[in-house]
Amino acid sequence: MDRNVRILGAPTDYGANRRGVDMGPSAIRYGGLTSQLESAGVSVTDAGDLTVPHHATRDADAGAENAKHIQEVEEVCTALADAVSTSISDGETPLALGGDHSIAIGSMVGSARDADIGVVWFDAHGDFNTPETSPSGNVHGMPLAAALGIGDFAGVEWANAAGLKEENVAIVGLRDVDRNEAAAIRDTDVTAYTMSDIDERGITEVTQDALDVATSGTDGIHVSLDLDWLDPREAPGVGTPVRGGATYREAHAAMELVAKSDALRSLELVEVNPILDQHNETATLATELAASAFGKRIL
Ligand code: 4U7
Ligand code: MN
Ligand code: MN
Ligand code: MN
Repeated sequence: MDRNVRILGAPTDYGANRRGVDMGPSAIRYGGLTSQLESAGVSVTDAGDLTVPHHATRDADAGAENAKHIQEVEEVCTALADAVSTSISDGETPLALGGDHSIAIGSMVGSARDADIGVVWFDAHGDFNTPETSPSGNVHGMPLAAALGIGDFAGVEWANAAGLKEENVAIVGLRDVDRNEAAAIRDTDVTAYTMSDIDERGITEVTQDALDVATSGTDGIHVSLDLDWLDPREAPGVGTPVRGGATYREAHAAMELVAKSDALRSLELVEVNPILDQHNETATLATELAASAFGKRIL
């Protein structure tokens, strides 16, 4: 299949508490995104960046204490959802660049607009907090709950706007989950694999199971790749690094299975923070992993 990938930058940090992740899209482009994707045999259109309200124009303490900058997050996610859904209608595969992980709410809502989708979520974290359970109030720790319609987001009406089914959501690589967040995950029909599962069963089997969960009865999948899924030795340029993550090779193996599933409908690369990075290596790695997800072959 000839694939046309549309790059959609979402340079926002409103969902995180550390500045700098808003420069992710620039860093990922500078890391060679277009040429990597072309080496995977897809054609590429770069649609540039969404307009994100500048910090200087917004109250630093905007939003609820337990859902910081919720209004700005909603603005960005609404714009991204429209861009993602338009891109899919045009026969393309959208590739969203964060930005912090709050953008995933927009990606999933957009990807699910005219279809039933599954989701595979590669992350050290569960991103399953709600304003009630979040220890930080940062929305980048809440996008999966939000997209599943769990939690009260200060009146923001994205509650299950994605129409996602819990049964079709799989999280891979967990190693830092808050106590109430863990209970919330267990309470749902979401499938979650920890790093221990990867230790015991290997990346191939675990990723294949996750893909089976996401593709079962759906029209396609959204893959959300938080770069903190990888070990900080490979990906130091992230806001919330946690030791003991996926290796370079495991990450590629997982993305190669994504390509092989032939079910990829939308992809996102999030949480790259060039201020915290070393020589842009995390951004560069993100571009390589995207190429693997789009089927880059060695031979
Ligand atoms: B990321 C955290 F408390 N769970 O909710 C929270 F540990 O998108 C971290 O996965 C969230 O990087 C990390 O703030 C969000 C915290
Ligand atoms: Mn994370
Ligand atoms: Mn995340
Ligand atoms: Mn983070």
